[in-house]
Amino acid sequence: MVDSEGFLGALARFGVQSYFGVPDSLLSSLIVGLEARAEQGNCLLEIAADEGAAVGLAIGQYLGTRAPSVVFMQNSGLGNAVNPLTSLASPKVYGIPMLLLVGWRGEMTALGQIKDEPQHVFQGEITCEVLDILDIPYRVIGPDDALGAAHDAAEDLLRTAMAETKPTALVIRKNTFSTPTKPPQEMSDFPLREEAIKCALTSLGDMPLVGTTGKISREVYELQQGEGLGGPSFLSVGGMGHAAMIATGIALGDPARKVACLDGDGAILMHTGSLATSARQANLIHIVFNNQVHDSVGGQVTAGPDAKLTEVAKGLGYKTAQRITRLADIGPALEAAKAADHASFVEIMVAPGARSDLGRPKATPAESKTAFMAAIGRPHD
Ligand SMILES: Cc1ncc(C[n+]2csc(CCOP(=O)(O)OP(=O)(O)O)c2C)c(N)n1
Repeated sequence: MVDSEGFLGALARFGVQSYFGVPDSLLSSLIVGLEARAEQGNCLLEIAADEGAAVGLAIGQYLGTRAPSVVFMQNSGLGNAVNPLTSLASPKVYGIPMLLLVGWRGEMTALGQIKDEPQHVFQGEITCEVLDILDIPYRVIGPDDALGAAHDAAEDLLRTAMAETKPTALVIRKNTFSTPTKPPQEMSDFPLREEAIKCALTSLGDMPLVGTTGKISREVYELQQGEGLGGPSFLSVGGMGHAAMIATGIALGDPARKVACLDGDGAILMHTGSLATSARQANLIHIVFNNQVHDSVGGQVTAGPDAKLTEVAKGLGYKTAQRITRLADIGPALEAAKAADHASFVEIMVAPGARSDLGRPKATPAESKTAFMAAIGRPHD
């Protein structure tokens, strides 16, 4: 196992002063360390809205300081990063050095792929091949590596990045870094998210719904299983930030039926521009459970914890956008949204945190897709 503090110390000695990225659970102890260092003024840390944005920040930082930045992400975020990596940072375009730290979900070992959630299976399989195709030199580190090996790999990769003016990557296996000791969470006056979701599902009745990536969908699943709440649901296990467009696509197919999207604040920030499209969909109810953090991967703040999401939604075209801070207000707000003849945006402020025994859908994604399509009257076969 690699000591995350020692590793961050080594990166600092190699001249890295700025860190940009989207959090991942495999990298959470590094991010906790970075938050502390940034607070003391010892490095620059920006949680980006998406992984491509993080690459953009690293490009700008290099242009402005001649120093390489570290860009951290889960391997699922590589897709978001591919465009600025290929069209800007590549040595065939501008040639910008940076070191990517990529958390390898669904990692491949000599014995095959480790067991992981279905959304990580394909991405885990192709992660190293994607880096090969992108011509990004990389090294893999894991829990069997000592701190020295991790230092050496990072030093080599940073040297190559600078010498060849290109991105390089350190691919990080599960349990590589010591577990984070997170400072205790501040008490929140907002309701628990699971209770807020319960109120929302009660009010939405049998309306079809799309859930966002992470614990929101897992809580929807638990409430459906345990209490029989909620209508047909498509709980998008991956593709963070796209739930609203999936819900809008469904709503487009049957304008007479209302469709709900249960979104997260981090997910909305990842692809905010999509709200300009969903706002036009009269039969859409867009609900965001805003806890101001990336709860599902360790509770790191989002790119915009204080963003005024209702103002953003209104600015992008939603006729009504309401912010709610109490459970009692959820039912009335959703009743109004159900009666409205236009798209509605409802932001529900919730406390960070979730139960530790939260379940996950037992069906495969393909089975869930078939069940959802049959339940909304569009049998798959
Ligand atoms: C493109 C991409 N980047 C990162 C992740 C890892 N990830 C899964 S859930 C999540 C946090 C989602 O935050 P938010 O939408 O605010 O919901 P919360 O977890 O707080 O309920 C992240 C970063 C991912 N699945 N996909």
